[in-house]
Amino acid sequence: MESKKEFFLECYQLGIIKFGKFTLKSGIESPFYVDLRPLASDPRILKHLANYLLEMLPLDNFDVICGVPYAALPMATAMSLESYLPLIIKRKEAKAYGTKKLIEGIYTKGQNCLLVEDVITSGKSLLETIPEIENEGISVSDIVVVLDRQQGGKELLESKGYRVHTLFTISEVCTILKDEGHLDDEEVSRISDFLAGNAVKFEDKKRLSYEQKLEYADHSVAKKLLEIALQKKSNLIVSADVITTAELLDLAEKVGPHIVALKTHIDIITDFDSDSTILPLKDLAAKHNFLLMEDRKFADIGNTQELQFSYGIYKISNWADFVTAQVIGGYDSLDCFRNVGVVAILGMSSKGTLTDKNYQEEALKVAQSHPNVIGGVSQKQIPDELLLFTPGVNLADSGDGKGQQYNTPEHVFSNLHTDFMIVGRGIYKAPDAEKSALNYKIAGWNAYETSL
Ligand code: 5BU
Repeated sequence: MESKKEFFLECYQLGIIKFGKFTLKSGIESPFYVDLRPLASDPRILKHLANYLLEMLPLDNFDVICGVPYAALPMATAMSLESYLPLIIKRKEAKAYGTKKLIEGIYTKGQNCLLVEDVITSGKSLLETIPEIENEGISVSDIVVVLDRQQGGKELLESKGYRVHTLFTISEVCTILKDEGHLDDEEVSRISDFLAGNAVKFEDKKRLSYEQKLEYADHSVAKKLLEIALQKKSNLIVSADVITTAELLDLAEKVGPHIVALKTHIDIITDFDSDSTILPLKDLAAKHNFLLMEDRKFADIGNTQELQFSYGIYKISNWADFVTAQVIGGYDSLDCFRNVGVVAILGMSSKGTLTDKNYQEEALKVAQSHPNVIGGVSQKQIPDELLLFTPGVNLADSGDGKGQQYNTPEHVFSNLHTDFMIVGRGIYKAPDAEKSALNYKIAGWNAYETSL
């Protein structure tokens, strides 16, 4: 199994913790929100989770295992399958008819039960559940919890004589997320304040609307993108990672009406020819009103980039409206991209990327100061004056088995304040690319409106 930290980061990609401002059932405002139910939808993660939880426990102590409904039910089931501890099921309410049993499954009085819970907060709900199990003559000595929100629950249960084993604590999780650049210092200190029992102040940092961004924008390409977004009610960029001209043009025709830009990796087109690939592509861009984004990710000294940009067979400067570039070559290396917009690569979506916090901060300084730069690619929020482009968006998958990590439109628009989401395989691999583009366009626009 991978390290506990790597495992947590995989879980995090499923959207189990959100940061922002959330009103809890109690009316209290919390700087984070936890929902572990998505873990059950990834069989590999669920199986690993079961093993991590089992590793912490004195398994010989238990005769049966039971999950607190509902979130912990699949977890307890997975643990049962991995350990051969028989599962019993606790109902939320007793059946209104028949046996009126609260506990289902095979058990005998006097057995000891391992109780599984997803999240422990104050511990009150566990203190309601435990007597219901104990009333059936089953004892509970140990409780295993995936995430401790550190709001007194563990201590409360321990004071009543139960042993509580927790896999992650919220502080541990915050440290991991901070190290990985997902949380900034301000968010971490707000969470610590909250955990210390202090009322937390949220300065409502709202995202800017496309109209507001238009007022800020001074680069013509940034303005054009924002205007198209407003006209088409779309923030979708389709990544056309197909390998023939015919597929590229076919995709552009189908998704054209729904997108603000088509993103190409032009060097993967096997039969590239300026006249038969680029001319019709430009016609489609004009017909459907979208821009062309060449995801070249330049990463060299200025002179070489200048040659790569304008020469060779692709002559990117002749047709691309905007390009992606690393900023690793420094400020001056971006001077060559005249007449196009540059999207600077600040942080990547792939697992294990080396774009750590320090790199992102330095890359951002270059991006913010260079006049050719219209925005950045990142998996975290960036300053309002730049447009944020976020790849790694997929409604159906959480990864591709090759390191790609996916988020939902809701996550990228609400949490990252993304301006444009980039979707590749979610669309061009769909049985009906046009329909899928329309679905993503609607999901992206709804997510944007909700995030305002
Ligand atoms: P996908 O099929 O939706 O996974 O395609 C994503 C596209 O975005 C693909 O062309 C990548 O090269 C590109 N990409 C990315 O996925 N992650 C990044 O951090 C950057 C680019 Br930068």
